[in-house]
Amino acid sequence: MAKRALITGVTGQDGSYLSELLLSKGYEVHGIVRRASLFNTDRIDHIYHDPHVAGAKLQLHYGDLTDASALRTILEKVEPDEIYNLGAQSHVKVSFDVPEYTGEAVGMGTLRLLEAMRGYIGRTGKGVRFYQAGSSEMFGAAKPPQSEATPFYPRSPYAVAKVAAHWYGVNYREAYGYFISNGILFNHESPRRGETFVTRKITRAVGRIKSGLQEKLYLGNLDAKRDWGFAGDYVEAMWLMLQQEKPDDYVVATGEAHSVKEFVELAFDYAGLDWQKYVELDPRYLRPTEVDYLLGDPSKSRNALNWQPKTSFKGLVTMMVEHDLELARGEAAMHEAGFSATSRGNASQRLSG
Ligand code: NAP
Ligand code: G4F
Repeated sequence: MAKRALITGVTGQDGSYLSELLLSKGYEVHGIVRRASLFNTDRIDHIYHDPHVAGAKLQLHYGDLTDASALRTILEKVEPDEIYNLGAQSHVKVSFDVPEYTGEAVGMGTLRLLEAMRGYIGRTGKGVRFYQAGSSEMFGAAKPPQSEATPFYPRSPYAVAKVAAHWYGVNYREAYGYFISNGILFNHESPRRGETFVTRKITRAVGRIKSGLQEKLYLGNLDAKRDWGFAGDYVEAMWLMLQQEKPDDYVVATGEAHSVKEFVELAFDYAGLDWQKYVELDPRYLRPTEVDYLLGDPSKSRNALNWQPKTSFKGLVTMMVEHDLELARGEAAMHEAGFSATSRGNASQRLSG
């Protein structure tokens, strides 16, 4: 029998890479999708097959982390062996605008899912393994390098909610003996990254400036440092955590940090552009409380999970810029053919993220 995985946040960056990984390992994958007025499955459309065709291995279910009864119903229907809780309002700056909703989806949402799992295990006695998508944002103002032993010091409503979710996981593990592992993942990016996160905002702008579709890139704090890796590498660590003998908590990172400015320089350089001509500061992208310096110590995941990142910082920037240069060339061609090229392309600058 193929193993069955249930993924919340399947339509997100990580959900899409994790689905690909699990399908390649022979899993039957079930994803929870929010109802939206437009299709929101772009990132997984290439692996989704018509459910009317026999043997479809990726199945989608409507649900939401704010809806406990839907979560219970989905668990009863899917009967998963593994649950990956990736669903979240995952934007740190936006969490200052919608703190209550962020707490509902990220903190309480995790609790709802754990309660649904408790009900399911209580009724069936089945063993279910649970992965919680924790974040290096939980370390916030703690001094780098940060490891599993570093105390949390969250600096945003998002980070506070992730700390709550982390501790719900630890508590359910200790109270009920469940297999629950918390990943503490540092920033991971890809060509599928949402366009209001800084890396993708930069690489989209590079592509569009190069193609003559955009003039300026407005950014906030260029001095913040992040430990950036490739999302495709990081989902492997999630899976490995659930294949261990015992549940535990793991930092997943590259062990190397760079500033936003370094990312900007490298991305513009790659396209043969002088960043100083295009980048301007817009204070609306600054955060009420910033996280200045995140640098992970991945020793534990390297030793216990035998996990290592395969993509370098330069490799990541190159991958993203190449993708977005190509995307912008397509937009420019559409523009020349008379279609609007700006309707989506510069969305990241219209929003406050
Ligand atoms: P993402 O691209 O923003 O995807 C978030 C996913 O969550 C989307 O599928 C989204 O659905 C879904 N979602 C949002 N609100 C929901 C709700 N109320 N109920 C159910 N689903 C909901 O995020 P990501 O980068 O893939 O990150 C995956 C997880 O890892 C998140 O929990 C994030 O906080 C965490 N994390 C990310 C990083 C990173 O650097 N990427 C680092 C550490 C931790 P829609 O598509 O409909 O919006
Ligand atoms: O790309 P960011 O928005 O990512 P942030 O805040 O580090 O959060 C991401 O990584 C976390 C893991 O550490 C995840 F948990 C979380 O879900 C998310 O995926 O911002 C990175 C840095 C910040 O210091 C920010 O102030 O870039 C700085 N920045 C400068 N200008 C900007 C901008 N960030 C954004 N989004 N937009 C700007 O214009």
